[in-house]
Amino acid sequence: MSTDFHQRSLSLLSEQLAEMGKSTAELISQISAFQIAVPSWALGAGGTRFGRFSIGGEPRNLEEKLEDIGLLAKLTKRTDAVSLHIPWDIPKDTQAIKEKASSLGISFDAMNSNTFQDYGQALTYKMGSLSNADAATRKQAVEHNLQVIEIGKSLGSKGLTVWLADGSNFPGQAHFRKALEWTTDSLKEIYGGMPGDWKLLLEYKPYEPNFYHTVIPDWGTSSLICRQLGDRAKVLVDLGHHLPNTNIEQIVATLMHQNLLAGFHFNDSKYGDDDLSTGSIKPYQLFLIFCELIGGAADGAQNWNSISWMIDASHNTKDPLEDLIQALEAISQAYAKALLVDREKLTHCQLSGDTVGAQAVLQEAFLTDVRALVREARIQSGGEPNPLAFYRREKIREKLIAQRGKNAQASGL
Ligand code: PSV
Ligand code: MN
Ligand code: MN
Repeated sequence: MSTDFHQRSLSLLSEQLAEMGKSTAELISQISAFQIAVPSWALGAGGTRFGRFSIGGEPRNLEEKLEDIGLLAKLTKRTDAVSLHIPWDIPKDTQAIKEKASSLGISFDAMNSNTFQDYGQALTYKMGSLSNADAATRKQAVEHNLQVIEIGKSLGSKGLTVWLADGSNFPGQAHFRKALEWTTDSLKEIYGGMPGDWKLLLEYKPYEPNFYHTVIPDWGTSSLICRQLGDRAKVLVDLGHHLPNTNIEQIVATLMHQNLLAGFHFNDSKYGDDDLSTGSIKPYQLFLIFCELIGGAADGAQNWNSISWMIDASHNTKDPLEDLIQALEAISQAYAKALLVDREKLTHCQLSGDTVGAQAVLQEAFLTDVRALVREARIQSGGEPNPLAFYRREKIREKLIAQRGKNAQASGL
């Protein structure tokens, strides 16, 4: 697309925005300020348990992962942080990693612990970790989380994300209440080990890897536990961690109403935890979620800056960097569209029972083509007008393959 065409699209859109009572400059500064973290496990080709098809030139260590995120940051200007998974990405030399990240303009988002697989630790997590019937195994899992906090402290992170695979596969296998109690008690110890300016992000998931019961299956259970931990424990919403047709925007509103929303793991799904590209399946749902977020922050339910943003997707059959570019674009678009909602008019429709009017207000915003706005925000921040076109034109994957090798596979998976 030529610069001239972009300018003409933007000026037409600006006229439209002015008609809607919105300032283009203000929208640009809001879109530019919105940054989304990338997890260290998202830089390699994804896959399924049936197989994995390497893309080539994948980052072989943490340094190279940071370089990939640095590239994304440079092209899109929509990400400035990495979320590390331990032990997959333990920094060997913390100071060197810190320096590398800061030279790329990358900071350290929430840390992720891992008690869902065995990697040589003394006791197995086969029958669970924080919920394990064996006290020694629970202790080991708590200690792992405390070590992750220590690593995070040395990097300047301010949060710990806990996702547990704990649960059972067969009726009768686990004692529901005991498993919940052990998990809560273990999390209390972990919470107690966090510095005072850290937050604990407690993720939920209805099923998988356990297929009968999961100890923290939903936002309600996560909320109950967080309430017992303290103010700095909040619920993490991973978009793929819901049963089909769940009203996620309502969950978001309810959590914000209780100041209990920790943050997001963005992805999309058709059936379950598909980890598909954000915005590729249900862009309207993503827009409605942002409407609730903006509304909740505007009403003072929960401070916008207290919420964490991250992508958590798997790039099956896609180049991960291309996929992340697409996801960052989709999230920015959904956010931009939600910023266009006439909230006053919507409130009026809600209070006067004008159902048709309410839908019209939302769709007026959703159907506005905001691509020129999002592009302009990126250009003004110093990013590429079209990051995906740039990536392909510059043959970046080919260069990474030449540099790292055709069979280079992302470390830590
Ligand atoms: C497993 O479902 C999962 O995708 C969770 O969403 C976690 O956030 C992620 O793995 C990393 O542990
Ligand atoms: Mn997740
Ligand atoms: Mn998941």
